[in-house]
Amino acid sequence: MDHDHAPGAGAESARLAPAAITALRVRAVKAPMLPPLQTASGTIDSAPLVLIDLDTDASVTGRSYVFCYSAQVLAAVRDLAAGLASSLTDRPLTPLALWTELRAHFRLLGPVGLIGLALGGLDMAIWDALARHAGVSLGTLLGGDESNRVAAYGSLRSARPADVVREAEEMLATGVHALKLKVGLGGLDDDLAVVGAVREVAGDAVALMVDYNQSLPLREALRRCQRLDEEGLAWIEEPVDAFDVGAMARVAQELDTPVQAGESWWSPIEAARSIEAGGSDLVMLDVARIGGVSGWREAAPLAEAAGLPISSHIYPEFSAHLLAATRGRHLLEWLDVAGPILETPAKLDAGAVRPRGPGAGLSWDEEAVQRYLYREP
Ligand code: SMN
Ligand code: MG
Repeated sequence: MDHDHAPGAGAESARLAPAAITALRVRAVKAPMLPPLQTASGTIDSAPLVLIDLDTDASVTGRSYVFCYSAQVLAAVRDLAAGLASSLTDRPLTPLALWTELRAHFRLLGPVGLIGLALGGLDMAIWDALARHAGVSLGTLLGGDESNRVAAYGSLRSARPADVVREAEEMLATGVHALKLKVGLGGLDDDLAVVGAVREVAGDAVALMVDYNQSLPLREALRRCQRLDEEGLAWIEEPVDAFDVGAMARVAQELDTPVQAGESWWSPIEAARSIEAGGSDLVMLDVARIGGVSGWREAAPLAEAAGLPISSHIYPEFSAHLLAATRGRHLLEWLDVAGPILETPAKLDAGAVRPRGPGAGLSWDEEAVQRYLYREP
């Protein structure tokens, strides 16, 4: 079957003229991250992004970006992605075939970590190019309904209760009905203080979630989360090492509050392993890490089949399209890291994000890109 030209219900009617990739351009920027993202596993005070442009002979350019977590790895991810130019140029615009091939290329080393980020970003750009070539949004190409607005939650970045409350108020003013807070930066009392402070301004109608960013040893996670069980939270995210599926499953088993995980998975196989082990009650996919759009398309049905609601991790532009086409969708994470370098940043409107085309809808603000262009120290 010709998968690549019939990837979803929306694309089945259209027979596309073949198109080929002609050039790959990759840049790195260190964009502002304001306020900085404070987690129990470190503060992220800039947005290290690799920007990908994939030219085609069909007069469309596919675009994506990859969030690299740390500026230290920015040049490496940029160079890894750029180094794959010869594997992509003159190749047909067939995302699934290219994804399979690129992953096979790195089978011995493992398509994870920095290589995984580079491959995820390339896959996203290839899908974006295909959707643009088909003249539709990415969500439509994937079989989603263009009128789908995807409900979002506000992901707060601060740690000090006073800052968190201010951020919570700003976020609530945009119309969201759910907020996620960072916890684990201090002791259990600090966790309870920040949850209590936000509950006071948000009221009981707003869903509150917390994120430990994998920072707790199992025993401490059980102790803190059992106390948090009394707080009526909508989820507790990554309380322990996300790769310790056994520990994640143990916490999920012991708690009344749903446990959330998925942003750290490097592939649909890791998603399958965690889901099978009961490592979480909810799933949040990071489009770049899970293997791009192709990886999302494999991982999401696994969660769906297990009855686990699917949320997204960062990438609000791509995630709006993906969630719009995902049956078991839950919430989009509103944490906009690429806004400063986009011509038309994603928009949170009455608590939801509307998927915007063509493709995934990205275009660079070239002046900002030049301003934040990363130069090796
Ligand atoms: C997070 C961590 C690192 C980068 C972006 C976001 C966080 C989240 O775990 O869930 O928002
Ligand atoms: Mg998280």
